[in-house]
Amino acid sequence: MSGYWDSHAERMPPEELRMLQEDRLKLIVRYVYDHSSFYRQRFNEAGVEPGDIKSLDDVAKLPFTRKMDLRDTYPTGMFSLPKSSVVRYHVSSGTTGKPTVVGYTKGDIDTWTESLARALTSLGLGRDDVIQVAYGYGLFTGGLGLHYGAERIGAAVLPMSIGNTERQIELMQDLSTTAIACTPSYFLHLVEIAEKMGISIRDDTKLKTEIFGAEPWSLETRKRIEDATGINAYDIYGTSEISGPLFTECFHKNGIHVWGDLFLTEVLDPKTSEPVEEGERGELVFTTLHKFALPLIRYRIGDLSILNNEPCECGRTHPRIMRILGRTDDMLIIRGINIFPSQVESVIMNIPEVGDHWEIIVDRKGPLDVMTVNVELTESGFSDKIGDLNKA
Ligand code: DLL
Repeated sequence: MSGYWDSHAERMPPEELRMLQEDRLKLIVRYVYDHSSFYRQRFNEAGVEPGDIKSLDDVAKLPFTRKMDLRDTYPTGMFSLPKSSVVRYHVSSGTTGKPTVVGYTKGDIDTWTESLARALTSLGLGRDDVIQVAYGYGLFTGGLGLHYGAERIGAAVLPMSIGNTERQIELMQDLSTTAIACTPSYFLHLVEIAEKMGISIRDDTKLKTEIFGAEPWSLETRKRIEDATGINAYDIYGTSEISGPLFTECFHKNGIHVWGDLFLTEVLDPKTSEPVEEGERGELVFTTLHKFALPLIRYRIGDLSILNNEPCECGRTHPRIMRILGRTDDMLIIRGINIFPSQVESVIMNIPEVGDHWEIIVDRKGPLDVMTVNVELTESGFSDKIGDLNKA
């Protein structure tokens, strides 16, 4: 049984949590209205003012935001603070080649880190652990996010990033890694390489915890990995827009704890935008309650899940979301990278030899997803010259 990182915050009585959310909602709405011309315009268009938000239910009066808004205001048009207050940017791919930029104050990084410190502690991790972070470092939020969270709880971090798999396995053994954070598909690949090296993850390493996310994975995959390795695999969720990886399941593996003092979660019918009944599947919509460089109001993530407001057996009182059940759009996630078909289209349509018809085929070769793009060639794309064919 694991302890708590912030016992008071994590086990706050539901009524107290609701009051805190209400206070923070009013403050953040006033804050974005005063600091961001983007939000002021949106609120004006919707005919809503900060003073109209008197209770949590009033959140429904606020307009939605979407990934498209971040793209349309590229790079920092949705920010509420100037560059001088920002200490870090992360960047992820957008739908038509334009990336989306997210930014953090020093305090925002601290809030993100605290969220992960709570989450990692809920998995039973602490200062005796060696956490191998095999999410990508750099513009992607996975590597640095986990890194800061793991350091905060006093664990030793092995900042591997993704790839270099044989070296990952050697160091895992030499430095007695006890937990690994990576995409589930990368872990399956790592197990295969280990087998080729004659190493059993179960018998020849000290690994006891896996922190898998950044892409969808099923309960069946969890069972398969846990049976094969004898190691506990936990789900971790987040998106770059709301900071990065933020929330995990706890020891009980019964839903992902979304810290309610930091985020307000709604689950809405994607078509009507009305709340679904508790226990029904719908689109996740987050309002950041304690994030100041780029606060998001009613941000429609595009992920489908189910909300559970019942306190968990572990004693934590915050809402839980069930594992991600799909998307409302056509976004594909290939090896942890988000890809929109429209993004592929905008690249290939710039190639004159490519005709109007094309298709994306996503297949699984061994443990890893492989994406193939087949295109139709125009007449000008055909040639009988060896030099031209080699160029292609
Ligand atoms: O993938 C942040 C992250 C890093 C999460 C490391 C977990 C671990 P983005 O690149 O913005 O951020 O992609 C976010 O990935 O909207 C989901 O569709 C998907 N996703 C992330 N975690 C999970 C998960 C990071 N546990 C998008 N299960 C999200 C299913 C996930 N889908």
